Amino acid sequence: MNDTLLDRVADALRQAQRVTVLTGAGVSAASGVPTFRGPGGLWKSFRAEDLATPEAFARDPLLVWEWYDWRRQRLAHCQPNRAHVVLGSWGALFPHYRLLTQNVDGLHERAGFEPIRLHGSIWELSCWSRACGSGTWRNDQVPLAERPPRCPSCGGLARPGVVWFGEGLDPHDVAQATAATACQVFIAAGTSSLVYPAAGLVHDAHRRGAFTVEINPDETPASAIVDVRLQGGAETVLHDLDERLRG
Ligand code: BJW
Ligand code: ZN
Repeated sequence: MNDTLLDRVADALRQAQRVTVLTGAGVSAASGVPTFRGPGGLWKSFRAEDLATPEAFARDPLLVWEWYDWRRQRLAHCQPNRAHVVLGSWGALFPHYRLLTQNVDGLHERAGFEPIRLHGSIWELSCWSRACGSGTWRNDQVPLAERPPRCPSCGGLARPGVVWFGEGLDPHDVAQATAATACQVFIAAGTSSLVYPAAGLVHDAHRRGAFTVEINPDETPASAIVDVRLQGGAETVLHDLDERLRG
């Protein structure tokens, strides 16, 4: 890791009041959670369009639920890593701190900080029927007692409380995330920066004058526009950055 780059980011953070971090699957990689894309990614063995769309669920709810149940079982054995811990602790360090996540795994929450969840939670369920109005409910059972699970209100099919391709994000979350791009430092950590609208946030922050940083071992479409690229695993880079900030 380049010490000069780390120092530049630490300097920017020391002067900042408004800090926003956007996380993606790479932040949970060191916890043993598979990423979506790239080597060993979830979508090397499954096609996204077969599993993470409303059309896929309508076609074969049991197949989709088998995939989610399998992921939930894996996640139940995963612990937050140093990246989650550092990002959680920053809530006490910066007066205006926002943590936005695309992750549905619940590891930020388990590290003690409530992020804005742009893609929902794998630990929540909702009714597949739009007419039902049951809202979302929590379900921590692993494995699921009943597959596919049912809605407690109407007895119909329940679905995972996540945002699939082609579905709109919660407008309230999007508004909060967009407002959080009006910051002094914006960090995109562990995301391929391919999936919109989340991938647009670093661009918004850049346009609005934030000092932008990417933490990722690999290049992404965001690499070209950020002020600093910290190349490496989020669990190591964030730990090193945090030590400099506090040291
Ligand atoms: C490490 C590391 C380590 C490894 N440390 N790093 C504009 C342009 C083009 C397309 C679109 C557009 N706007 C919308 C679209 C369509 C679509 C989209 O973006 N498609 C693109 C793929 C082309 N977007 C949507 O459909 C969104 N909906 C929408 O826009 O609706 C509009 C609408 C409005 C009103 C009504 C109706 C519709 C919804 C997107 C939902 C995404 N859902 C998923 C699944 C969630 C549920 C589940 O988990 O099953 O979310 S897809 C999947 O990708 C998941 C993730 O959150 C998301 C992002 O992935 P992420 O986190 O970036 O992970 P990876 O695996 O891609 O990358 C990991 C990175 O980590 C890599 O870079 C590694 O190098 C790195 N890494 N180890 C740090 N140790
Ligand atoms: Zn229902």
